[in-house]
Amino acid sequence: MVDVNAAQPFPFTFDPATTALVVIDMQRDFIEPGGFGETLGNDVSLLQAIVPTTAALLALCRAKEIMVIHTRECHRPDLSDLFAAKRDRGQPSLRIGDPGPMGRILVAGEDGAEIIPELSPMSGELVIDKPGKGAFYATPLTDQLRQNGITNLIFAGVTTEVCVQTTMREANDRGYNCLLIEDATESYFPAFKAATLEMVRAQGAIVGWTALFEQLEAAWND
Ligand code: C5J
Repeated sequence: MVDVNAAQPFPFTFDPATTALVVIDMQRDFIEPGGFGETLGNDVSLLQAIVPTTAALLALCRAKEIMVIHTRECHRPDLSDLFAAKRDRGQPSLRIGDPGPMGRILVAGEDGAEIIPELSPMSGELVIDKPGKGAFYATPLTDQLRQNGITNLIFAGVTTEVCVQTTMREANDRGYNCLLIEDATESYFPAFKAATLEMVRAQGAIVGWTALFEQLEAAWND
């Protein structure tokens, strides 16, 4: 067992044999300059800052040989899995499916939908394409976790308050113990990230735990 004693709001204990890492939506369109995120007016350098820590987290989990899962928010090329309510929300200059700087926005197979090269999935790692913000909705994730006997999830990725938090809440409701790595997740809005970390661990870890990468690493190597 690994005891992350520095986790908040109290120690997080997990058995690596029943634990998976879930890296949420580290895709070119959200993170790279010139992608969809930047066309929406966001400062993508905020998200780029977590790439080295996320790479170190991936390396640690690979070295410890736990299950690694990557997700991508994207839709089928015919957009049959895209609700009008998602496509038409707001007044963005580009909508999902439109041609963008890195191919069609959030469409599977397009350059922008790919995971950034620094965090590329390795052979044997599960890649889940998800049409929603949460990774459990309309995906095979539940079955995959069950088949692999997973009961604990370590989370990283973007954005903290949208796809990461939604997936953590879905996981929490399905009975998983969830640990969010604070310096391996980020938002375009620092206040939203800070609020999400607080929300997750409030009321006795109502959604889950948080810890810094070095706290997880130190506990695991202890
Ligand atoms: C994610 C989004 N991945 N913010 N998507 O958080 O729309």
